[in-house]
Order: sequence, then structure tokens, then C-alpha cells
Amino acid sequence: MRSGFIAVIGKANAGKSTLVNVLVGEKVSIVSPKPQTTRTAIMGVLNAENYQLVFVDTPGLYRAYNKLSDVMQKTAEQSAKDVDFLLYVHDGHAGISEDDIALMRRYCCGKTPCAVAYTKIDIMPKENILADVKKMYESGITCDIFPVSARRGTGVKKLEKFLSESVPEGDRVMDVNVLTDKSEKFMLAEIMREKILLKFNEEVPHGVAVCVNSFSRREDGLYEVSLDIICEKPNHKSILIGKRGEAIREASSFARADMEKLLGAKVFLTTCVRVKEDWRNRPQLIKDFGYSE
Ligand SMILES: Nc1nc2c(ncn2[C@@H]2O[C@H](COP(=O)(O)OP(=O)(O)O)[C@@H](O)[C@H]2O)c(=O)[nH]1
Ligand SMILES: [Mg+2]
Repeated sequence: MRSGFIAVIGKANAGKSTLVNVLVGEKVSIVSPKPQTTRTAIMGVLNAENYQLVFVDTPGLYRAYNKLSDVMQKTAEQSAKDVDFLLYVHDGHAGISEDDIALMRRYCCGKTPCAVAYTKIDIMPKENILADVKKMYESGITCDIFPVSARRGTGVKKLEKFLSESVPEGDRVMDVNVLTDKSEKFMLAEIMREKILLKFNEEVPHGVAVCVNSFSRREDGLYEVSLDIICEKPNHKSILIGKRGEAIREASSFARADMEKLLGAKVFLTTCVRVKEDWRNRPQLIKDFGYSE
């Protein structure tokens, strides 16, 4: 039996959460085309007969520009410590810059063993993969590099096998029934935030936090979920609500469908949009919304 913690790190939008979800086989982490979708470390557990891989999905590595992104940055850095293995995710489709090489060197040439998942190969020419891998090796990246497509599942089994052989020998570190360290409440809030990230543009979704006010199951089996959608500015509130409430209604209806999948029962969802000016720079609110380190 082998078992261990694997931190999944890399730049914002590289495809870390998508890869964790496909490895774990369940959606533990929300995904969107926008950077900074993942705000905190999220655990996802893969249980097999002879091994257990505990992935820690993290916020992307980038420069902080407010207190929330500062906390996110520290969370990512902290998660990369005290793990058995580092999986550095690189978006192959975005090319490889000097900056990417420098980041990979920093994480892949340290004490913790590491591999690179070179992802999104489904949307790029094959010849670029070989050229990039060569470039990485020539730049001193000595760890194994796995070209994968998390979207199509290509190369993922091979990566999983390698990881299962790379974690230490020993019993499972997590109970076999545990899928994630996050509560259902957290997942419900994240589902709503994902739909907002998918529907709204520019600063609006980045300034949104979601809080679950109440979450209970009625006798007839239906779940009642009540959420607060917190935004930073009064004009963001108008955008989120939209004409006659159409915008928020649409996002909520997509969220409700996913919540029903998660809970396996009908959901009655109510949402309320509120403004908390500049909350991303207010440490107490950042903590209240569950994003502290
Ligand atoms: N074509 C393609 N897109 C991907 C793949 N993996 C992730 N994406 C997309 O890349 C974007 C960012 O993904 P996400 O997992 O949220 O990245 P993260 O910020 O690193 O966690 C989303 O739009 C994903 O659908 C992949 O293997 N192929
Ligand atoms: Mg993510």
C-alpha cells in the first residue's frame, strides 16, 4: 500500500482544478476560464485498491494585488510545503515563457519530489509538445513531464500510475470514505460562485463571495438552501441582479441543477445579493467568507 499528499500547483488558469477533478473522479473543485477561480486549498482523495492519493488543489501562483490574493498566494505557497509530492501543472497551449521555466525550477528542483503535468494538449499542435519538453529539459527541469488533457482524459491514467508509485509506502492517510476536506455548505457556496464566474465578466465575479445562510432538509426530502451573494460595489449589485432579476435568476438556476446533483435531491434555492464595500481588502471579512490560510 502506498499513500500520500500531493500538492497541485502552477499558474492561475493552468488547469489544476480540472485535472484534480478528473484524477479524483468527482468534482471537488470549481472550474472556470477566469483566473483566481480557486481561492483556498481544496483536498480531493483518490482511493484505489493499492494506493491512496490525496490531492491538494491550490490557488494559482501570481502576484498579489489585494489582501485576498495575498492570502491566496500564501495558501498556495503553504500547501506546497509538508507534502510528499508536488505536481506542477503547466498550460501547454499557452506556450512556455522564461517566467514559467523560473517557476518550475523553483518548485521542481527543491527537496520535495515533483512532476510536471503539461496539460491542454487537446487544443494544441502535437509538434509543440515535443519542442516544449525539449526546452524544459534543456533549461534544467529534470523531473518527469507528462503531457495530458484533463478535458479528454488523455495521459491521465499514466500520470496516476506514476504518482501512485511516487508516494511513500504506508497505510491510507485519510479515511476511505472521505472525498474532500470541505463541507457540503462550502461546496454549495462554490457551485454558486462557479456559475457567477461563468456568467459575469471583468471585475464583477472576482469581487464575489458566497455565504450559505441556511441549509436544511425538509421532511419531504427537499433541501432548502439560502445564500448571500456578496459583491464589492453597488453597481456590481445591479449587474448581478440584472433587468428584473433575470441575470441572477439564470445563474441560480444553473447552480441549483448542480446542487441537486451534489445532494442527490431537489433543492429550493433562494439568493440575496448584498454589498460589502472593498471586502477583498478587509481581513475579517476574508476570514468570515472562509478564505483564510
Ligand atoms: N481544452 C482544455 N481546456 C482545459 C483543460 N483543463 C482545463 N481547461 C480549461 O482551462 C480553464 C481553467 O481551468 P481550471 O481548472 O479552473 O484552472 P486552474 O485555475 O489552474 O484551477 C477552464 O476553462 C478549463 O475548462 C484541458 O485539458 N483542455
Ligand atoms: Mg483552480
